[in-house]
Amino acid sequence: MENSSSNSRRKFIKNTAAGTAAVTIGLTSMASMLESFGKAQAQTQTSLSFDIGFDQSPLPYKYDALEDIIDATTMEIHYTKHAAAYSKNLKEAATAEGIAGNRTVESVLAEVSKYSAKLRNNAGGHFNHEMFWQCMRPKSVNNKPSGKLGDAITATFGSFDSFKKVFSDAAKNRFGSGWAWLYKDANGGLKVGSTPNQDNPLMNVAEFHGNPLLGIDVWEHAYYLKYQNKRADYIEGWWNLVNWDYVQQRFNM
Ligand code: MN3
Repeated sequence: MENSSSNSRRKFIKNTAAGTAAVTIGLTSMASMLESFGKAQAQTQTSLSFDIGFDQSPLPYKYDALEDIIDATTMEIHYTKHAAAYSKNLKEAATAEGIAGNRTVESVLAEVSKYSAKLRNNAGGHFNHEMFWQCMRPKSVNNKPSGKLGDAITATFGSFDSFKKVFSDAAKNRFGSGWAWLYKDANGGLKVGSTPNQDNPLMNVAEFHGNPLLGIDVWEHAYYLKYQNKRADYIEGWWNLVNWDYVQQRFNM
């Protein structure tokens, strides 16, 4: 009896305190709380794969998962040596140039003209590879986009095959080292382009700007062990690896 009564009293005190708190914070604070909640939710959603920090994420599959299109040795060297170096050098340059370690790489790329060539090359290299791993998955036959992305590609390029040709040509014709991209421009239009070195369409210094949806690495280190000088064969095989679900998610952003 006494327990039950003191339970009730505690409940009453708790409820009253909550009621008072709700009244005290008022409508403005409630609005800002709701806004923060919304932001926190958006953050949680995007940080799964889209907001990229300065550290390397674990590779989403094993080194041999993309055989026989990309061999395990190439994947291991690419991830543990080349990509690891971009992350390490990005952190070094960021520290030297006063960039906070909790920034997203995307936010740094948007104002990359303010920083050194070392920062530009390694922030680009880090972002590009983090995205590149996500753009691939074990091979599947008849691999193509569906849904709204598939429709948008058909509407823009005429057909999936014509899109593949435009993108493959951009990748083949990149002189030296670089990347080819499918990206969404400021008006929401789908475009294909190629950037040299480790540049990408998020950089304020790039020749074209937008949100990259799909990218292919055409540096020789990405394919030389298996394909040697035959970049076109690497590109042709690579289409079987494209993770269209990931590309679709970026398209929805
Ligand atoms: Mn690479």
